[in-house]
This record gives sequence, structure tokens and C-alpha cells, in this order.
Amino acid sequence: MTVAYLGLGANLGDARQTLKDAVVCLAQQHTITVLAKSSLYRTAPIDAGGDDYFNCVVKVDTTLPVRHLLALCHKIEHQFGRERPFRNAPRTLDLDILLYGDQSIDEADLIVPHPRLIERAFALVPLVEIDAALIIPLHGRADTLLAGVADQRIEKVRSHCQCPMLDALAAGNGTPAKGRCE
Ligand code: A4P
Ligand code: MG
Repeated sequence: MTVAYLGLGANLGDARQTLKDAVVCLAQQHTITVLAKSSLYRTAPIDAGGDDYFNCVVKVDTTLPVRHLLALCHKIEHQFGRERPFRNAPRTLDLDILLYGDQSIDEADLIVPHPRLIERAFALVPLVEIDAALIIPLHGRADTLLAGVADQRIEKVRSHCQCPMLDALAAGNGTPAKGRCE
């Protein structure tokens, strides 16, 4: 089992609802246990156009090797209608591997820690919310990096969610039943 952190982002369609549904979808995978979920954040697009984004981060325990985890992320993005007309295009769902254990990977199609993680409030702020003392391989403690992104607009979304699944995840009280998200 490996602890990994996944960054979720969306700014097309009902982005808030998509992120909530995507977290439930992750939690229903037999290969994944969601250990924690950050708050939902509304964020200014960085290096991108379009509407404001919604972002969050989940901490997972997974039996999947990292490349299988990447493939699963792509599969779930596809299920949520992701299209790639151009770089940084508005998207229904983006699922990035921010961290995978303490591994550093630098390959053509997979870089971990995510190469732009430390430059982006939409990834760093929710990460630190989940785990204040988190160490990012090659960069050190995550909370010491927050000052570098302090100029980026990010606001926590007050949750009106009535969904017991998400509440349980946020509180770390267990995961939804497995196997219903194909
Ligand atoms: N790839 C390499 N490393 C990874 C990794 N650690 N996790 C490759 C996931 N994928 C990784 O990804 C492009 C390629 O990156 C994939 O083929 C994969 O093999 P993609 O999902 O097709 O496109 P992307 O996510 O748009 O690309 P990229 O370069 O990761 O963009 P970013 O850096 O994620 O930026 N502003 C706000 N406020 N919120 C956002 O969520 N997102 C972006 C996208 C820009 N601005 C944003 C947000
Ligand atoms: Mg991506």
C-alpha cells in the first residue's frame, strides 16, 4: 500500500458537483481507500482562461503501482467527459497525481511530485489543510511553501453538502461501499 495525494480540478459544467462525485468514484475503487479529503476551494485560473476553478485534494491509500494509478485517473477523467482541445483548456475534470509515497519520478509522461505543485495555491493550500507537516520530496515541508503562492486568489467554499458519504470522508470516518463506480 502506498499513500498518495491526488489533486482534483474542474471549471466546466457543474464543477462543484463533479468534484464531489469524483471523490466518491475514487472511494468506490477496490484498489483505493480515501483517507482524507480537503475542503472544496474556488480558485482563480492560473496560466489558463475560462471560469474560476473548483479544486480539492484527496489523500489515498492505494495498492496500485503509480502507472496504474495514472491510468485510473485518466479513465475517471474520461468518464466525467474530459476533452483536451488545447493545453490548459477548461475541463470537466482533471485528476493529477501530486505525490506518490516519497517517490520522485521524472519520466516523459509522468513527473512526481507534480512539476507545478509548489507554484500553485490551488494544490498547495488543500494539501496543507489535509496534512500540515507534509514533506514534499525535493522541496521540504509543504507549509513553508505557502508564502510563495500567497498572491493567488483562493477561497474555501462553505459546504452545504448533505451527503453522508462525503461527510464521512471529510471526517475520516470510513469510505463508501466499494465497487459501484465502474
Ligand atoms: N503527467 C505527468 N505527470 C503527471 C502527474 N503527476 N499527474 C502527464 C497527472 N498527469 C501527469 O495531463 C497532461 C499530461 O501530463 C498527461 O498525459 C500525463 O501523462 P492532462 O491531464 O492531459 O492535462 P493537464 O492536467 O491540463 O496538464 P498539466 O500540464 O498537468 O496542467 P496542470 O499543470 O495540471 O494545469 N488553475 C486553477 N485555478 N485550477 C486548476 O486546477 N489547472 C491547470 C492545469 C491550469 N490552471 C489551473 C488549474
Ligand atoms: Mg492533469
